[in-house]
Amino acid sequence: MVLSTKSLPKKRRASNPLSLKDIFMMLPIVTYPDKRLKAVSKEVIDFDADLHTLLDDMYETMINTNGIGLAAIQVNKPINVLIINLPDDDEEGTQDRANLLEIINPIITHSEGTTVYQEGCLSVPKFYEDVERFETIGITYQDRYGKACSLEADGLLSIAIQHEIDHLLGKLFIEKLSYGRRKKFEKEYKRMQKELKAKK
Ligand code: QAP
Ligand code: CO
Repeated sequence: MVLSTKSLPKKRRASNPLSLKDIFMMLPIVTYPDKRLKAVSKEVIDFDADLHTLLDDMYETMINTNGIGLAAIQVNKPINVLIINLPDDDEEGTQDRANLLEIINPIITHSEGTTVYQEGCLSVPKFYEDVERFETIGITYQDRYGKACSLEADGLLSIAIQHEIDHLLGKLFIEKLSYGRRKKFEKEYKRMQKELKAKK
């Protein structure tokens, strides 16, 4: 018998005799204009093994697609879960897993100032545009064990958290563009999708 990835069991965690618990699954990313991105995500109640598996698979998926942030709804799980792993400040800009933030059921408690940053999104591939956000925010949230946490963020972290919380509300960064820039985006994005289809 030939062992291919196809023959691997879909649920590979609990009571798996082959001990495949270290194999993560790449999850398909839902991309615009898929309507599933518009759903409002639901609160997480159970901080169980399924949640931990999802978080681990989201991390694998994000890293392998060169992402720095990902919301569960982007992998077709409309629950209030997001992860962020910013690159290090040094020249290499490597992503250290020790800096991974797993944020569940976040609530913005306060916000201040405004800032503009050229954002992108794994669900809107190959498109980047300036977006205005709060400069600093405070949030409360829960970690993967359900423990209550809070943090203050500014800079890129603040922007990333706001971008991902928008996903939980069914919002994409392109919805924050001016009418003119949004039109330009729709035209460019459609053209790109046509080209991708022609290649297939
Ligand atoms: C959200 O975005 C974000 O188009 C995370 O081809 C945005 O990880 C956080 C990506 C701005 C902070 C500032 C996008 C990868 C990744 C693409 C991402 C692409 C490949 C986007
Ligand atoms: Co995004």
